[in-house]
Amino acid sequence: MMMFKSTKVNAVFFLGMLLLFLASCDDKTERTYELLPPNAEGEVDVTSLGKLSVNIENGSGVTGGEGSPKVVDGAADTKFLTNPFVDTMWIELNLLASQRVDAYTLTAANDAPTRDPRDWALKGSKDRVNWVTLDARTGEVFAARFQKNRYEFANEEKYKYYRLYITKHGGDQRFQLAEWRIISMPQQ
Ligand SMILES: [Ca+2]
Repeated sequence: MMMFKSTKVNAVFFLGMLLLFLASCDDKTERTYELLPPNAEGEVDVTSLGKLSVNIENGSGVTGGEGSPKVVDGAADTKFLTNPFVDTMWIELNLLASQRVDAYTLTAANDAPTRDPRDWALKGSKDRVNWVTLDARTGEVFAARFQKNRYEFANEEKYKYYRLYITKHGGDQRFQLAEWRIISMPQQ
């Protein structure tokens, strides 16, 4: 009799848990979280939240030793190289979730300063169709090999796509860049 009672209690308990589980499954509320919480203290490098794409790839392909992923791998001693340089080239980051970006860095590669970028524009987009120019530079110079130049600009908008259009370089046949990082600074 005791065993029967115990089995009955277990069955009721199990049924209760099942109903609770089913009730929780019925909760259709969608919750959206920011990938990064607001950070009032320090800046955040959001480059790794992006999927990289380019309109001109290295001759050996995306997986080549100097393929496009090398420009966002975090290492100054690896580089993205294209041959020849074309002044319509761009490098794009498609972020998992929109982020406000108001700074970026470019790092010169190991050799041949004439392959460095000189003129460029950073643009942001919410739909990958309409692009807003956030920052533009001309005649930039990298003082040394592996030099990391930082650029800051005012931006209050969160964009999902950030694209760097490189319109002029140092005159070499080839173009190369060691690293491009995009940064969200603390809001004032
Ligand atoms: Ca690199």
